[in-house]
Amino acid sequence: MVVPVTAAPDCLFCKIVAGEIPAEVVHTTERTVAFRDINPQAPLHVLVVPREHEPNAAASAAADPATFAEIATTARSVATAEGYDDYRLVFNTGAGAQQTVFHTHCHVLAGRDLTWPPG
Ligand code: D5M
Repeated sequence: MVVPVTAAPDCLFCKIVAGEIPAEVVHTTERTVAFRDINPQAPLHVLVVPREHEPNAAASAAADPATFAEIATTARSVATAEGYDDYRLVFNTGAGAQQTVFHTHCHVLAGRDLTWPPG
């Protein structure tokens, strides 16, 4: 398991990764932690976060492409484990895109009709 070197002191998701704040963790990998969203928007709503702190998906992809790829494979593992072949991955990136927690996270959503445009 990677011990984060970039943990940010006041970051909620860094604290979940460190086990300092409780969360319903459903899957972990070397570089990622997956836990249920506190305000689920679908029957399956899990957040996959990198252990290393970066503020958003673009920063994570630039800093560590291997970790960014592992977020996607972790998301697939989570969906498959809960019986879903079809699922949606969302990275809100920036406040204007409704990002509210500035530690990279991938929403994994499944289990209802997912409409497009997103809804
Ligand atoms: O999504 C941030 C998401 O983080 C939002 O769907 C709620 C979720 N959240 C906030 N606090 C917690 C805790 N403590 N546990 C689990 N989930 C949490 P964004 O894309 O930034 O809007």
